[in-house]
Amino acid sequence: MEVNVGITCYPTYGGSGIVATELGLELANRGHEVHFISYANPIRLDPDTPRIHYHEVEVSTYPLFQYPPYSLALASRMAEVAAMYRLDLLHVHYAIPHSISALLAQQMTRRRRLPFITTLHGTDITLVGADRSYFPITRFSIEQSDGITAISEYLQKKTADFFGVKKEIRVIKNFVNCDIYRPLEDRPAASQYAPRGEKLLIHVSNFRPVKRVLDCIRILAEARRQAPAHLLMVGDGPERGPAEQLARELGVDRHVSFLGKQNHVERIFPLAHVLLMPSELESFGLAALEGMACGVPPVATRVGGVPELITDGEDGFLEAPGDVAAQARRVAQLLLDESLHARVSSAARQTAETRFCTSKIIPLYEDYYKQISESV
Ligand code: GMT
Repeated sequence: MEVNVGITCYPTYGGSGIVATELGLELANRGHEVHFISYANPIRLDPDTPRIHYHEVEVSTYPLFQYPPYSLALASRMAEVAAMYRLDLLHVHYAIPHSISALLAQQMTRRRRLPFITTLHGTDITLVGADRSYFPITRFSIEQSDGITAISEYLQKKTADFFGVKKEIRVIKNFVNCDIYRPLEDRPAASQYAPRGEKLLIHVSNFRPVKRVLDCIRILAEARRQAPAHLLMVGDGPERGPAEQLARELGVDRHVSFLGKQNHVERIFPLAHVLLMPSELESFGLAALEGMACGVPPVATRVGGVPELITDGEDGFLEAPGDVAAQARRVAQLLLDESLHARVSSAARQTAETRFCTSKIIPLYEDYYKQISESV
């Protein structure tokens, strides 16, 4: 069954927007019509792709509005697009505020009931949703959703426990396109980032405090005592300035490149030897999965849903958050021991291919769409 789906996400850099965009592209590839409804074109989306449509939400402002009411403008646009293109369902990524907008759009839609699915990504539950001012409406919007998915078992359980949600929360894990994200035949010995052949470490995130970005700099400084290494910091956000400052203080600023936001991380990942993900919390850890698909062993933290992705000692390493010394030791081991690196790199790629590749995960969304459409 081909569906006509409206997808809403944050169009900026961030895991939930990336998952939503990649899902839309994969669905369009499989013959479904996909309508993105958001305030900007999602970063990884080429709107010229066949069967992909983009509908901008315009939020007009007025002196009276200290906070322009985006959720309402979004709900209006969702209802409009649903009516005009006869959408079968809405699928929103990140509960706040998309889920409430979808609920309003559903109520505004006069023809048969327009079902909506909410996919929970992590901070919408663990940080923002837990905030006192958002807690009741987040719980309400989740309960009102016709379908709910979570990107890990950890997040499923957390949502059920924390919000007391009794409805089924279907776990559909994040995925990666293993044809696009893949290792290089030969990782070059030197590159523009490491002309003297230093091995490259990589960190990719939105540089928020939850990512413990400063730990990346500390890990580099520590690991460099044992092996020459250069760190690529991809992304941007509030912790970038402090990270640049710390690199100067620790005397490693020449050994770190801050690349900012990048549109084609699949071209950068395969150059790296080790991926750093020292997060305080991750409900899944999409950046680690993308790196693993490119054969880059992750050194990450044992938090949230990360152990559902990385098996410690097999396809990566897990240490306690904040334990810089332990993470740096793992990095140095991977840089110095070529056979260990080769084993973990190939296991990482294998994990991505066998458990998280699009061909395994996208059909789970298609089945769920069918189930939810038929249930209303
Ligand atoms: O933390 C981020 O990178 C942003 C955030 C988001 O919603 O954009 O990421 C969450 O969703 C990603 C995609 O499903 C997950 O891979 C991340 O683990 C999750 N972040 C946290 O739980 C902190």
